[in-house]
Amino acid sequence: NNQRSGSRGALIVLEGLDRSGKTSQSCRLLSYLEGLGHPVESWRFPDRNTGVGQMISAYLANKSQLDDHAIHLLFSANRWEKRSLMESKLRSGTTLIVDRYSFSGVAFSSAKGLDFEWCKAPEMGLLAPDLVLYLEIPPEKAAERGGYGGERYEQLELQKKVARSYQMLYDASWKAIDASLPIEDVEKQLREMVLDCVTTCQKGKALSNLWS
Ligand code: Z5A
Repeated sequence: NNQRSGSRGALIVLEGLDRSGKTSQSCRLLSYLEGLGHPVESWRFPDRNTGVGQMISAYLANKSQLDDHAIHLLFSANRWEKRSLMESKLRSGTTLIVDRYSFSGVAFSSAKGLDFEWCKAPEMGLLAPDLVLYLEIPPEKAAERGGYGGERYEQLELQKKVARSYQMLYDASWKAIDASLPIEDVEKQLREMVLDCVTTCQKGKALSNLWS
């Protein structure tokens, strides 16, 4: 039992373009880890349930207009308002599978033209993921899936720029998976990586902060 042994949960983030399969894979990973008896929750950003989250949701649905910098800071605030809960869950042994995080924040805002370093600044001090899983898919291929729903960023040209921004964020600690493979094949690869990460965290890997 994780709680009794005092080991912590893992912070695992899924990133990728729209329609890369993040939501499908987080559900699958959740069931997988639950089935193995690990305490686990799935989270997603934006968290549209908070007051800030509702402002973000209205913006994405084109129901409100906001300056690009202002919406960037709201996305960041939406993560900051969950930081302490996130930390206490991890410390009490719960693994979190998180669908989008700070990397989405930087990738989308910088794709819109905001300065890359400016975009990173408000994310500094949030918890650093133990593992970033990048679901890699050509933007054209992602666009063929399930039809874009009409939210603000669901346009091919922007998604291409977002893919380039993700490349700038990519570092040695990330793991890229070919997300154009069948859903079960992607899942199989993710399972192995996730389990490995959960074990490393149980063994005492320290929590750290992002970009600081
Ligand atoms: N955003 C931001 O600007 N700043 C931030 O800080 C954050 C986000 C956190 C809303 O995010 C927007 O907010 C997002 C980025 C921006 N804009 N865009 N684009 P969201 O999380 O609410 O929306 P999303 O990430 O775009 O979710 P999504 O559309 O649900 O995509 P997904 O989760 O990656 O994919 P999916 O739902 O699992 O799968 C999509 C379809 O493909 C579905 O029909 C599946 O059955 C199918 N699928 C999945 N995997 C496969 C495989 N392997 N083969 C074939 N078909 C598949």
